[in-house]
Amino acid sequence: MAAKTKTAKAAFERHGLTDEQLIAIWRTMLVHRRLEARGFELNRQGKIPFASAGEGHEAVQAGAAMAFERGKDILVPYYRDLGLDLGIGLTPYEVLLSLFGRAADHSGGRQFPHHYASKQLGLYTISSIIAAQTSHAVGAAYAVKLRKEQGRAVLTTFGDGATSEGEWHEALNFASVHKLPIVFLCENNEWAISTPLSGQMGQPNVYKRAEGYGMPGVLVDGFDPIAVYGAVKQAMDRARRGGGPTLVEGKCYRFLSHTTDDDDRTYRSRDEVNARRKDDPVPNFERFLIEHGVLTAEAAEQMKSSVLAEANEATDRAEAMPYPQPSDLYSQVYAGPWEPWQ
Ligand SMILES: Cc1ncc(C[n+]2csc(CCOP(=O)(O)OP(=O)(O)O)c2C)c(N)n1
Ligand SMILES: [Mg+2]
Repeated sequence: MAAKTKTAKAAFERHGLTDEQLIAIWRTMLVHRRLEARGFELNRQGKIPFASAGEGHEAVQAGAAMAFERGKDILVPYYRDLGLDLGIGLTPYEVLLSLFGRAADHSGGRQFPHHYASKQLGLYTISSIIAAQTSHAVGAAYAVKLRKEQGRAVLTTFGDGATSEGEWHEALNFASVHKLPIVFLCENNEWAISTPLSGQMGQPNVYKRAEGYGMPGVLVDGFDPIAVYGAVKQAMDRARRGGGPTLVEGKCYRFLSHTTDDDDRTYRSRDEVNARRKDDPVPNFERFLIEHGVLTAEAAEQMKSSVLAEANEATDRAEAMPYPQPSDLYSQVYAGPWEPWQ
């Protein structure tokens, strides 16, 4: 019998994604996880004041980012969306500049960490006010429609907790009434800091609320980046064609504390968190790609090393950059050289 020289590629639903795109999704997930860990390390070393924690959100974000058309679409994310930001083109160096609060950061080192914005990438600045970004996103989508910009859509994201805000409901209603080119993506991680889903809503399936607004509601496994891509791509294509808004819910989980300022041991057991680790999308997607012949084990190891090297280089480079000068305090805030005491 002839020896098997090549592993036959197993068939799976890939929603048109090429091998290169699948590997790019996995790389985004790796960079996301590495940089979140780096944020915690730097915080515990006393080098940065704050970092957020997206572990468990890698798949929902990297999958959604692949459905975003660079140079055309608009992303209005929330604070936990580092993976989405990376997936549409933000670099690790830009992330580290934000964490270190250095002058070369997009905001001049004056924004809260992880509050990225890039006109070039179509990335709107993040609002710290829960659900406020959904109104901003709807405004952007309204502008796209008024200007008759063809083939362009807005993607906005939020957590489960955000859906309890009145502003969230207003945003969905307005989008539906005006049939706006927008996709609402809920990253349902079952917690809003220390408030569990059961303390937040009587209907734990956020996607079901879509019916009340007259738009499609789609449920997707937020640990499966390919499924997320499929759902978000379909919704974005619909929006780009003028078909109106969609609400997509990706169910995932937050494995770490809310941020470096939080200690989740005060409100949930280690048993609960550890039991959910079996769903960890980063090792699971690696295994999936290897099993299906998309990636070799050697290539996976090489990629992990290159991601670590990139993160280390970005950390060293950003740390060596200067802080903003106190004399710059009022620059880039008001038009012209306005000084408040004059
Ligand atoms: C209007 C408003 N209320 C409260 C807060 C404080 N806060 C910050 S994050 C957060 C939890 C949000 O949870 P969720 O929307 O589920 O997103 P997650 O952090 O779980 O990704 C709260 C209550 C805030 N920033 N804005
Ligand atoms: Mg949440």
